[in-house]
Amino acid sequence: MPQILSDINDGVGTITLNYAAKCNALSEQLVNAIAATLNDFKDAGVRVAILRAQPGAKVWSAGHDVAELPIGGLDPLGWQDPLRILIREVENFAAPVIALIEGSVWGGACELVFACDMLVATPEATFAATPAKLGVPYNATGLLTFLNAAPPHIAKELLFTSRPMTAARLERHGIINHVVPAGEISEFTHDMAQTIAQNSPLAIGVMKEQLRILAAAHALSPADFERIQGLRRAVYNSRDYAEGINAFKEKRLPVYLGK
Ligand code: YXS
Repeated sequence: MPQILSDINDGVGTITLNYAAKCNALSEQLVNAIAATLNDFKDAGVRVAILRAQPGAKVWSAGHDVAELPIGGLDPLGWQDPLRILIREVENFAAPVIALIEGSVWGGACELVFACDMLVATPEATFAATPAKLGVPYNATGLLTFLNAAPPHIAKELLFTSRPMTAARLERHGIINHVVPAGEISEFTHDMAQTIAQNSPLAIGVMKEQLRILAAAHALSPADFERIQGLRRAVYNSRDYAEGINAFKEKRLPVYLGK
């Protein structure tokens, strides 16, 4: 069973997450399939991409495939990590990517939808950022995705509580573009995509790339970068990091000792 499905219709490409057995967890295989499909979309001259789960999905995506997270000693979100690759694929795709969200969004998938260019969600959709729950030292570009999408206090509430937030709350803060009932969301999103597809792909592509460059333009000294990596290394080498992942795998609550 393919972990994603895709189709192209009138210049709009749709990728449907289809890995229900693992709640659409962002496995390396699924990420590679999305990257390959976005490449096919580029070759086909797709003007808008829609990223969605199966209609009626209870879980849009459960985030990073926890089974693929290293236990200690290795950066869990290094440059070559599938989630990091996926975020860059979405950000570097020359056309707008619209996240069509039904169901619950977890962890790295929360960052993934925030990295999309627009979000359309049903009223029942929820969004939970989970590094604190799992004990994962999120990485700087990942945190920047949250900061570019959400006001700092909302980003911190998401990241520090790990509690799901409602679509209505995120819409109120301008993070979600539209909240649309489940029965209408597919048509609504395709209509918006068609509107975009009628406009100049060159102008849109160059504006998307400029906005990406401007949003990522932060001065970070080598000393600060090395300090961040050192702080993160101390966390992913900690007893608590291993505890978070083992607790998830053993389906129990973690007990964090702060060491
Ligand atoms: O036990 P089996 O083999 O049937 O598999 C179960 C789950 O283990 C599996 N599964 C996952 N496998 C790998 N990675 C995942 N993230 C993941 N999530 C779920 O899918 C099968 C069905 O799951 P189950 O029985 O729990 O389904 P459910 O309907 O009762 O609950 C659905 C969820 C999504 C509420 C529940 O699975 C859940 O809470 N999943 C974890 C959500 C989460 O905390 N994701 C964060 C992943 S780590 C991440 O994204 C970043 C590294 S970070 O943490 O930094 O943000």
